[in-house]
Amino acid sequence: MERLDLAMLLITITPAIHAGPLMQGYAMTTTRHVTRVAAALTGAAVLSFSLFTQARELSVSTVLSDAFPWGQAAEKWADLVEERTDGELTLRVYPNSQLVSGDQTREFSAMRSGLIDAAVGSTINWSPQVPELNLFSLPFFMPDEAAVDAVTGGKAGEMVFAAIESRDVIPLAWGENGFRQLSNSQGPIDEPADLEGLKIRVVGSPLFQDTFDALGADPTQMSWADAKPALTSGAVDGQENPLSVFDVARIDQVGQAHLTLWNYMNDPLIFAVNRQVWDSLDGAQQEILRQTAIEAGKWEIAMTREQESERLAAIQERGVEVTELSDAQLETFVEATRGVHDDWVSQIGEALVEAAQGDIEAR
Ligand code: X2X
Repeated sequence: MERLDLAMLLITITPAIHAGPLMQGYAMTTTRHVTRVAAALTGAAVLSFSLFTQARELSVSTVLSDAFPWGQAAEKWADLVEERTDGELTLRVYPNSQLVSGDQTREFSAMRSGLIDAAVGSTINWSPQVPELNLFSLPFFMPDEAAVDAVTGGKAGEMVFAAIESRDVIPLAWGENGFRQLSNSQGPIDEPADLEGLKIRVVGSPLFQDTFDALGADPTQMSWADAKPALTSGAVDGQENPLSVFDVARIDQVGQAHLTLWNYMNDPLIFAVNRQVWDSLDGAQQEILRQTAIEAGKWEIAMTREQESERLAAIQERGVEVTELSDAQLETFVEATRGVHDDWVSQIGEALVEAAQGDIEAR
């Protein structure tokens, strides 16, 4: 439509440009003619520029770049949107929390206020503003991938989306950072006593502080941007992140020689858009934005899960000692963190926790 308009415009301007010298024919007027041509061309350029810039670009924030599945999810979304809208709507992905100066816990507020149009973000990073999202960070609450899918696709997932929407952000789809595993530089960890006094970098969410306090560790909250330098310098002994993050960020290279697989929480991602931005789009654009987010999310979840075993193999090949827990060993961690679970239920909302339990049992 816009391209057609531009073509019409050029057809209108072009004869005027050519007609000039034919009608006049004086050297004197040639200069004026050149000026006129230049003006016409500039006019065309300005007009074509403004016509083409009617295409709308939305900013999308992510914490991790497209070296990671998380960033790839956002890029996939952008590709699909560009394709389906013929470039009428484009998404520009800004990785590394750069739109919030590296402070990933401000991403939700920035999106809510409109500083950021959209984001593919972690439930952990948004939980300071949306307490319901702490559901996913309850220690040992999600036993397996099927449980995660049952919650995100079930009654609890709807309640979580409603909680986000009530805060002026429109949630569109789920993705996945993955089950978070524990690494450290000091030695194998197969019971809470092994964590005693270890400085562990945790994300900026109070629930993580409580979980690691309960386990006897010495947790310290910091952004992802600060985590790798802190591991490198030895300011912290350990960290927790999904295998894909450990693998791509080469956490083994900063002294993290021990990795415990404990699946203590799953970190879903959510594709979302600022409400005013959403309301400014027409129905067809909204539909495309939602559908493409769902597709990109499904694609990324499947990819992340498929890659888990090769990532683990690659990590082991680099010499990282991997500890798998027996049921009895796992139970010692579950026991130690039971109080955290109980303390946080009221902040998350009893009805939501119950709905999630129901979704999990029915999986
Ligand atoms: O900061 C982290 O550990 C990360 C990258 O996993 C999140 O943003 C939750």
